[in-house]
Amino acid sequence: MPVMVVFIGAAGSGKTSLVKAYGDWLVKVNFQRVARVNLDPGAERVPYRAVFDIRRYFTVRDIMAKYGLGPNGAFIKAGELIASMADEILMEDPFRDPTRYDYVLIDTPGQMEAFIFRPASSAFFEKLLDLASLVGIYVIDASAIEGFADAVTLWFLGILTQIKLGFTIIPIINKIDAAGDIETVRLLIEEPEKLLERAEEEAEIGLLSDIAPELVRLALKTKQALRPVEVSAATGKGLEELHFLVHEAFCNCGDLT
Ligand SMILES: Nc1nc2c(ncn2[C@@H]2O[C@H](COP(=O)(O)OP(=O)(O)O)[C@@H](O)[C@H]2O)c(=O)[nH]1
Ligand SMILES: [Mg+2]
Repeated sequence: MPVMVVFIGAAGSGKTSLVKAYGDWLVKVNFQRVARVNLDPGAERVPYRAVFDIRRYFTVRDIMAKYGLGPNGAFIKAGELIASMADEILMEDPFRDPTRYDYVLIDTPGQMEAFIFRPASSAFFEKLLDLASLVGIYVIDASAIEGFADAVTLWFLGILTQIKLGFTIIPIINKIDAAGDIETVRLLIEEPEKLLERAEEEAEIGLLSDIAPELVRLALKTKQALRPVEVSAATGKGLEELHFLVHEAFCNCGDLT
């Protein structure tokens, strides 16, 4: 059975770029048979060859025109269509006979709240989980971290993703080459406990900051208190570490921390 990896993350975090970069790496360095799947009906350009591409069924533009919706409504509708057409989609390559591949990499719609955080994603992934085991890569955008609050909220969004989807989600940090506040990014990666100290320091300042230490404490307790790897889809840095984490998650044979 292949390893199925779903890339999840906020819009622009680098899911599509990572599906390309990690897939190319698997082929060139590890000689693996890789299938890539685009589930984003809003993608203008997909930089890899998609074995399955949802845009063959519909695009966000089609849905906007057909149902008279704006872009957000169309993304939500697209998620519902993906769920309702799951049986049909899963009859197509690479899902029809996944044993033809070693890795199936799945790229998800740009807007997490329109798909991952709605019932449609559970309906779709439940059917997919009947076919194969899945691991999710939750992509944190290092260039979107400009301080402690950004780091904690992005980290927590990954934990919420884990709660919503139920299968193993591995947080990783992408765009490490473009990180602005590298100090905070490194804390998140290497010493998330120290974020707790920062949270407590800052608790004196802001209103919501009282809650921040609790959030960090909770985050440290979850399975997501894994050591996230530093990756760059742009330079190829960290792809080997990402690969290692995917394997550890699959065979459940090692310590991910
Ligand atoms: N500097 C840098 N830019 C990146 C990296 N990964 C993605 N990007 C850029 O970030 C933007 C969004 O990437 P994309 O893969 O489309 O994100 P998605 O919306 O999550 O699929 C694009 O302009 C990419 O070129 C990276 O590792 N480093
Ligand atoms: Mg994308």
